[in-house]
Amino acid sequence: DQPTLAVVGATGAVGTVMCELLSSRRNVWGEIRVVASKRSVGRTLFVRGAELPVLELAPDVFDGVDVAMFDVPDEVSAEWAPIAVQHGAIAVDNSGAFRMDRDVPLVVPEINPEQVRNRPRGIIANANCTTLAMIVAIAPLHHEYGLKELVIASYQSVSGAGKAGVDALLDQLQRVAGDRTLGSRSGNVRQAIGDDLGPFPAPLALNVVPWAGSLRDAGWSSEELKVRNETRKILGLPDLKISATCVRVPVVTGHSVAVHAVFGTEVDCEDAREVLRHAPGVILVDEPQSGEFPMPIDAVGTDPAWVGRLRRSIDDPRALDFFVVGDNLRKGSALNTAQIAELVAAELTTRA
Ligand code: 2RA
Repeated sequence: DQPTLAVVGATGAVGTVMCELLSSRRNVWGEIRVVASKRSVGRTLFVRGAELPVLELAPDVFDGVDVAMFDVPDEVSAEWAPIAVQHGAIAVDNSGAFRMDRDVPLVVPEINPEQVRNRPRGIIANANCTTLAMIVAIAPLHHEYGLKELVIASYQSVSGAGKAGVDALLDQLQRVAGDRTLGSRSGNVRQAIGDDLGPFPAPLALNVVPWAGSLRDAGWSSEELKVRNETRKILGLPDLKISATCVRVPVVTGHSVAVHAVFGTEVDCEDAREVLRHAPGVILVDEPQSGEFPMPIDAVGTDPAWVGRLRRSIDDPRALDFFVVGDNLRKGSALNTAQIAELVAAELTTRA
């Protein structure tokens, strides 16, 4: 029998993409249940061509479920993933609640698929979207050259902050559209946009905001620390030096990352291109002379990490600089979760 799947948070920004993915990927699931908070009960969602009623999140919704995916805020996952496990499910969690737990593997199927079986708590974690945007490109280069240090800057889209983030940017763009005086004097974009900034600390329209997440020690943001800690865990490099600066930009979907990677040996650019051409989940688009480089407007709605602008550092023959773009709602969230869940489904089906 094919395993039963529950998608918790099915009506959110990531959950919506998850329902699309479940309808388009190879069907490995038996029954699928779509689960959300009480306010979504009464709605229906289309999955695999069938209209499914949204079920309220409650313990008995997990009865008979083999795999439960969670696309919900940290505090909801922290409470409900263990409940799903108590009811016999394996939880695949897309929140930050369990990622750094020693007893919870942090899995990227192109890099460390074997880790899915190493789950003493019955929970498997999915990485943050910014980590996922770059990690499938960095891992094969690490395996070839031995990574020593990463310095990255992210250019993160507003859908990383969910539907509220998308609504905030689209509303702001409407407010500034057509006003040709904006941006020439300090403060006038703020005035046009007003006080309602949605989930962001500053206007996003006609602006970039060097902030994502919440304030942590010594001025770092939670997002910057997530990138550092998760990259170390996924690559199995607990002492890797990483500095990240996370920035929000006025893009609806698609996180971009500028990467400076220092390796243990000298690198050759053509050789590195060849490594990336063969890397699973990576597409190289690197013809700057014809305007071909990775950008969110092209990466949105696609599965791979798009890599370009690959250069060897002028001052350090052991370092590469490149730009990578991924759809934060697909590989950055729903797709990686679906891939992990499919590994578990294959394991359960073989065992049955
Ligand atoms: C963001 N990384 O883009 C977060 C979402 N997980 O805000």
